[in-house]
Amino acid sequence: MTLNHKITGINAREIIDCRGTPTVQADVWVDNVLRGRADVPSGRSTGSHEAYELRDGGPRYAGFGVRKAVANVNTIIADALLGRDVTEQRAIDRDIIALDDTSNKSRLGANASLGVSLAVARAAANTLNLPLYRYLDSASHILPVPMMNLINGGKLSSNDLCFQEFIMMPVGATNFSEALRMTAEINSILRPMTAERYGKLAINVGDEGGVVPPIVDVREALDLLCEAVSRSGYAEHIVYAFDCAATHLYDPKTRKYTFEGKELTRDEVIRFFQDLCAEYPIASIEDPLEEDDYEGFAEIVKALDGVQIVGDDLFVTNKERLAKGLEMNSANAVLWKVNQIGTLTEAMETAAMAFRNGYGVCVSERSGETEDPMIADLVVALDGGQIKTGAPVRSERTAKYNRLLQIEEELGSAATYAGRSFRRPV
Ligand code: 2PG
Ligand code: MG
Repeated sequence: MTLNHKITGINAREIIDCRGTPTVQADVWVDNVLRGRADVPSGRSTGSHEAYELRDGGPRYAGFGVRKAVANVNTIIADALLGRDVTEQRAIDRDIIALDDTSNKSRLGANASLGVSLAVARAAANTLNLPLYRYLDSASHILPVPMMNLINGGKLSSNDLCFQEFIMMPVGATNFSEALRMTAEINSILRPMTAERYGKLAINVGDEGGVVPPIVDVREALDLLCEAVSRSGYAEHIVYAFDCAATHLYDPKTRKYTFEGKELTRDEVIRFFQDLCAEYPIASIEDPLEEDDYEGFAEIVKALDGVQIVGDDLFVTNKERLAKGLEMNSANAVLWKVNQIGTLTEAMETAAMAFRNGYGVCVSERSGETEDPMIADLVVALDGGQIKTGAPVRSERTAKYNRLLQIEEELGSAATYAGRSFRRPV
C-alpha cells in the first residue's frame, strides 16, 4: 500500500436532482486532497426489487430528504474506510456491503453506499491520473449507441401514452459524434412537427427531455417519430426501441395490462409486440411484461426472434435475479443501473455475468439524474455498446452525451462505435 493512495476523508451532502428531489453527493479525499465526487441518481418508475433508497420522511422536502443517508456516509461508512487504499474498490465495496448487512441495503441506504462507491472509483482514477473508463478497464474502447428517448410517456410524462420511452437508435452512424448529431437534428425536426400536429403544449418536455404529445395509440407515436426520422434523411441508419415499463401497466388482481386504454392478457401483449415488430424496425424492447414474470419474458424472447429483450425491473442489476433469468432464458439483455444494486462492484459483476452468458448490457440513467456524467465513463469501461440517457436536451442528459464526445476524442483512432453490433460490441 502506498501512502499516496490512502483515503483521508469521506463526506457527503444533500443536493437536488433534476426534479428538485434531494439526493446524495459524496466526496472522497486522498492524502488530504479532494479527489473524487459522485452524485447518486434516483428513479421514478422503480422496480420493487431494487436496493433501498433511504429517505428521511417528515415535512422537509415532502419526506424525500436524504439527511439520514448523508449521516450514514459521514459517520458509519467514513469511520470504516479512513486509511484504506482508494484503489481497493472491490474490498471497499465488500466492506460497505458488510457494514450494511441487509439484503437490500436498507440499513445504510443504497443511496449512501452508492455515493461512496462511485466517489471512491473516481478518486482512485484521479489519484492515478487516469480517466475513469481507463482506470476501470485498461483496454476499453467501445463508444455506445445512444438510445434516445425522444417521446416520453408513462410515469415520465403528463400524457396518456402507456409506454414510458419511445427510443431511436442511430446504429448506422460511423461514430458517436455523428450518432449524436443525427439524433439532435432529428429531435429538432420532431419538435415543430409535434407542435404543428398536437399544439404547443405537446413540446413541453418529459422527465427525460422527450416531447409529450397527447397520444394514446402506440403506433401513432411511433409514426410521428418515424416521420421525423424520414424527413431527416437518416431513416436507413435508425432502428427503434421502447421501454414499456410494463410493471406499471399491470394489475396483479386482474393479471392484465392496460395498453392504449385497453386491457390485455399476457398472451395478447406478446401478440401486440409480434405485430408491432412485423411493422416497424424495432431492435429492442425493455420491460414488455411485469417485473416478476420470468416465464412471460422467456416466451417473448422466443416469440420475437432477433429482438433484444431487456430486463430492467425484472433484473434490477441484481446477480441473483439475473441468474434466474439466465436459467429460464428470460430476456437477452440486462438494463444496468448502478443505484438499483448500490455498489459499483456488484453492478460490474452483474454486467460481467450478463456478457459471459451472451446477454447484452444496456447502461442506463435514472429519470432523476444530476449533472454528474459518470455513466458515460462506465458504459465505455464496460464496453457496453448501448446507453440510455434520454433525449439530447436538458443538461442532466447532455452531460453524459458530451462526456462521451470527450472520450471519443481522447481515444482517437482506438475509438470504435458499437453501431449495429450494440448487443455484442467487439
Ligand atoms: C427506466 C428509467 C430510466 P426510472 O425505467 O428505465 O429511463 O426510469 O429511472 O424512473 O426507473
Ligand atoms: Mg426501464
